Amino acid sequence: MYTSTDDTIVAISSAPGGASRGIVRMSGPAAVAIADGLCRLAPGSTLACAAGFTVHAGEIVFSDVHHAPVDVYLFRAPRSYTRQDLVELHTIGSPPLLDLIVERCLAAGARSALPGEFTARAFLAGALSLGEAEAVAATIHARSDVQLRAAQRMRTSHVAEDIAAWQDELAQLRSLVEADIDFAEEPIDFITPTELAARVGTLRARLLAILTATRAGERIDVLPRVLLMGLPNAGKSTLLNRLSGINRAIASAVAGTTRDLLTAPARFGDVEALLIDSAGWDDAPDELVSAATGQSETAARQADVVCLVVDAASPPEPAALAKLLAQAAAPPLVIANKCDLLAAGQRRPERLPVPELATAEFVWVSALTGEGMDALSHAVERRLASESHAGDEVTTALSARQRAALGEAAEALARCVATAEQADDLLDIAELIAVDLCEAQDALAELTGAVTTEDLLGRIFASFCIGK
Ligand SMILES: Nc1nc2c(ncn2[C@@H]2O[C@H](COP(=O)(O)OP(=O)(O)OP(=O)(O)O)[C@@H](O)[C@H]2O)c(=O)[nH]1
Ligand SMILES: [Mg+2]
Repeated sequence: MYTSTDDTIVAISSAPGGASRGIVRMSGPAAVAIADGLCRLAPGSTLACAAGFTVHAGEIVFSDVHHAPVDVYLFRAPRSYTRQDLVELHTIGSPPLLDLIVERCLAAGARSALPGEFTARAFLAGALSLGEAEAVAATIHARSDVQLRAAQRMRTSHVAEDIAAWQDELAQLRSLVEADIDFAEEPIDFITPTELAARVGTLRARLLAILTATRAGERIDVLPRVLLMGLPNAGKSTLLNRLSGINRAIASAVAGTTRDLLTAPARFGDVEALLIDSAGWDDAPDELVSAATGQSETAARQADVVCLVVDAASPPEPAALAKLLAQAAAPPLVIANKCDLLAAGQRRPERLPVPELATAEFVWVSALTGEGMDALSHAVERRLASESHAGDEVTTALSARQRAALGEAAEALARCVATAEQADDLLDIAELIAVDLCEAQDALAELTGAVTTEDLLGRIFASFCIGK
């Protein structure tokens, strides 16, 4: 569905909703003529006669009495994003006005662009690799600086060069194995099973190394997770509601109100995260309670930041606190809640007599009154930022699709190694090895986009928004 590029596509490419500026984008052979038909520029000037990389002020004329100011940005093929003639109409960002412009373009012969179709055209014209196109999608979907940086790493990664080298090695190995089949009668060994197993094994190790190094890349699509854990009644649900600004969780004085993990999006400074409320920890021998506690424990292992919420007005027993602390992998951020019930002088870590907490970071808040929320927000933001710094060591970020293709290639190579290690004579296994090497080659080709199927393009570009 993305492969036809000989028609002209149009879409609103600015963000939805009202704004001072809105953009309608058109790409294809008729883009310039359609824009000329729609816009009145300075007397005597038309887009048809204009060079690329120019801006033309004028008006979009809807009728004798209705017009709107416009700046027309003209990019001529092949020096444009899509490598086709591309026109952007920058006007007032009024949604009905932009809809009307699109309608006029459609009436003049353009077609509505599919999601991501502009970038798909850039890819099909060779202006972007598939990985770069995916990085564009990741940039569009980025909801925080962390995600934006990861998307940037994805755009500028050098993995493509590594893959080209691996493909050469695979092609070489395959030709050696196939030569063995072709010259079966000759007493020549092009490569021994041992040598083959070693070379394929080295290649597989490099693939796996990239997979490990890019693990953080997966998080591009995922919001960081901030978990609120603690004893029943500490105020976790009240905090979730306050921090997210929505009444997501039932909060009540009844201990054990929350049973399931509840989530709500929340912003901590510049970072958007998924805030998770969990059931209050309890070691009662009750099936329901232990299921809820099990869920909280899993969430604690998976969270990027763990916050231990304690009722500072009625400090928990040291033994219970110690058990809670044992669940968090890293020292949690301690949220001493209900500080509205304390005098200022009582807001001290000594109120929570647990040695493990002596060095913990404390924030004193009241989920009820909102006191201390800014300090809490900053503390969580700092932790999220240091979490993302760990990811900075990762040189490359890959999309889930690319990682799956790498995984497939690594699996095919593992089969090769296993087969080769069991054979004395290459000829006995050559056919099998050739099939696996071929599979690894196909997986790598799909990874770079050298081999694309309509289905693959559909999956990637459908994740874009229309107009991009
Ligand atoms: N005074 C005061 N009361 C609070 C504060 N935060 C929560 N509460 C009250 O404490 C009680 C328990 O609050 P929840 O938010 O339900 O506590 P929870 O930790 O979610 O409890 P479970 O779901 O049972 O684990 C409710 O009555 C809240 O109104 C606070 O900052 N100050
Ligand atoms: Mg609760």
